[in-house]
Amino acid sequence: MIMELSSLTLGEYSLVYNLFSFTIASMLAAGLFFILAQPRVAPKYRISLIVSTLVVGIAAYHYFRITGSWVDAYTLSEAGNYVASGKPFNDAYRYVDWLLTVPLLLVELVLVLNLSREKSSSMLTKLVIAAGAMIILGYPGEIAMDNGTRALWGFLSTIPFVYIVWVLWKQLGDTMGDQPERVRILFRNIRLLLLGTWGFYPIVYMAPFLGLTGAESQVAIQVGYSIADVLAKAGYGVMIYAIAREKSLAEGYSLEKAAA
Ligand code: RET
Repeated sequence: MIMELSSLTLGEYSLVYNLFSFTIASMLAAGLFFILAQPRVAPKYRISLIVSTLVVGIAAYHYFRITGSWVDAYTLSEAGNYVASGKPFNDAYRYVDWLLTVPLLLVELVLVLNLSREKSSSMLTKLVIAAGAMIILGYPGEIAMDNGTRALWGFLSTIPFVYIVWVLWKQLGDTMGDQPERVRILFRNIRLLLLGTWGFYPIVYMAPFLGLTGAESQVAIQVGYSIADVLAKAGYGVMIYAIAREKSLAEGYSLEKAAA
């Protein structure tokens, strides 16, 4: 929020602007899909699709606001590049978005795991607390002006992050064993998607340490987080749908039978 914004070329500014637009379209389309696909899964899995719809809906809203903030933060100069307008670019939308959507994504995953009620709620409580800590600790580093402060908060945020990934990886592995073959493959894929996308966020955060400075780093961070968000929210929701669909079929559910 208090970041000093570097000037951007027309290409850099537009890349971010258009990617935000792509992200909004992806989130809205994914949301529509999750609503329309409801009858294709057995009633007990529909709550997962409802949660997916909320996640992408919250994200679409935040990307509208982020786009507005991006537009306000720059003005086109006489020279044809984009310079800071003096209005801050608000990175907090992203963190508030995560604060809402990450717990929902965890709920979604725990739901399809089909664990006992006690196991689900104790696991979710720990995961949601860890997720909150991860995001809250990351924010001061995101808006810090110097790399030392960024590294310190980034390190603190990584502690709950490692815990979350470890718990999910282990739990998904344990549950995988008891699933029918096709569902097992989907679980393996979602585990990789989870590691790949969630692991991408801290790498993006590290852009200033990977040799990127000024405009390059600003653009890389926005591009990186946007791509990660599309995969972790819309892409992940589609995977959850696929798991719910396979499980429904394996349990004898069919759309025709339900309609009859
Ligand atoms: C931060 C700060 C630096 C260290 C770490 C981070 C992790 C962020 C993650 C965010 C995940 C967001 C998701 C959103 C989807 O809706 C905060 C960048 C570890 C893992 C999954």
